[in-house]
Amino acid sequence: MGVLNVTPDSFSDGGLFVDPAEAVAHGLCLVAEGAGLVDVGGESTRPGAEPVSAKEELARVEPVLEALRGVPVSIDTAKAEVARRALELGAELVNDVTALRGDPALAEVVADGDAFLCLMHMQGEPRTMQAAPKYDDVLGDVLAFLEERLAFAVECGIQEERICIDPGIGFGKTPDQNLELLRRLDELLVLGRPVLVGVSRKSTLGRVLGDATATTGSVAASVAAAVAAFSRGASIVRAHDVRETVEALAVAAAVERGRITS
Ligand code: HH2
Repeated sequence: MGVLNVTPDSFSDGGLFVDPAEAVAHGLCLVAEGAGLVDVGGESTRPGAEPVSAKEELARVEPVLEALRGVPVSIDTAKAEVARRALELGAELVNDVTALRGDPALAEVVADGDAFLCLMHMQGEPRTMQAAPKYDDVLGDVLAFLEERLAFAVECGIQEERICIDPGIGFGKTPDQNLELLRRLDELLVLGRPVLVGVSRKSTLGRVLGDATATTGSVAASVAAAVAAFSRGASIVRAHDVRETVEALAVAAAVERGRITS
């Protein structure tokens, strides 16, 4: 899953793709580099980010989605109105970082649109989530949350086979909590759903490399984390640097198989 942030303030690429033409060109580039899905987002969820209105979010993503018709796209939104329009324009998956807790109308949009859905764990909300994250057992708490959200989504009429789950690296977690989630990622597989991981360029990676105030991580660090997630069972990796990530994962998968082709 390649990241396409059509925002002025995303944590690692804010402002780079606010011009729709540049966003579209970047989306096509991500596909050419091997992304199976382009995740289009019009609202930053970085720590401290201020929410934007549905009108503003739609104004950012609509022209990009229109131009990317025919390309496999997911929409990174928690808003029913944005998701509805994105699905009309051909998006296949709704990537909701609130796991259906943000907008009560979103579940129906996903169910009616027969869309795929990503349910992500987040403690708190982006404005304040890094203030003091607390867990009894981070993996156990995230697992219980995802199990409950999965049941809720199915109750709302969304087919279980269309849902993937995500521990939400960096969403209300300390660096050590993020690392423990990655280390124990395979424990999420008990839910029987594909696991998506988004660790690309996140600050925990910069902290591992010794910068106590890092807000981002390097490409090499991101690729290492993607491979670690893959080797613990992640089947979808959300990445900004698609070519490097695809190359690394292709080799990691070939090593698992012990042969070039499957
Ligand atoms: N991370 C970000 C945004 N959306 N969605 C899922 N499912 N999982 C993630 O880990 C995830 C996500 C944050 O990254 P980015 O989009 O680069 O930044 P911003 O939220 O500042 O736009």
